[in-house]
Amino acid sequence: MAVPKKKALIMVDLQNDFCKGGQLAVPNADEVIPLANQLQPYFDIVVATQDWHPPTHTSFASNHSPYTVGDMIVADNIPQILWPDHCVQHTKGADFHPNLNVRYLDKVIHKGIDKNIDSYSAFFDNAHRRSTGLGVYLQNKEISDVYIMGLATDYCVKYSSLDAKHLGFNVYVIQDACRGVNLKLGDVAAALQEISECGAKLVTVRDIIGEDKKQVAL
Ligand code: VGL
Ligand code: ZN
Repeated sequence: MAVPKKKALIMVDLQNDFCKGGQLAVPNADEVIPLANQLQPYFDIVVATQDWHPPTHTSFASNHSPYTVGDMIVADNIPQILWPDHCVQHTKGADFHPNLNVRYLDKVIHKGIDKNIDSYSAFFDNAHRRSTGLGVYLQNKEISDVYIMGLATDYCVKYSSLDAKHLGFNVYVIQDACRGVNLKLGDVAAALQEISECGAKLVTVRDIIGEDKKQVAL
């Protein structure tokens, strides 16, 4: 008999600093918050990630003067794009968007906590040295299918999807529930192509919730 599928939703970095008025605002990011809330009741497990940097983090241009935002450096043998200070631990910018329903979260994963290395993926840092524990958490919950949405398509969504696939999960990226940075025009399109080439499937919110609208208490 077929083993029943268990599905997890991974909501990536739905935080103030990536939304309107934030330090690293992703265009139209706020649009995905209501979608995240609609999607949640369709999953066995709901996980949210938070980019969670110390103020001295290596991804901050402010820690690498005279380099500035958008410059590429090599730190500890790893290429690193420099960003504005963002998602500093315990600040308002690192909080979830105020409209995100956090009542039914099963797990919150903090990433980018080591000052010496960035972590775009929800599973591993950028050099794959340390795991966040998310893979083992999902395996222990017997999750077979991982659905990923959130911010930003061309960074954290992309690397989380590739890692989830490499860990052996069936991976679905909910395309219309993601928004990207597009530092270079075409980055988002290239990211979606890379995601699908690695064997993850691109789906839409409608594929999951259909015409049906589950009512959830906010
Ligand atoms: C992200 C840039 C820097 C993301 C995080 O969530 O995609 N992007 N830190
Ligand atoms: Zn970051």
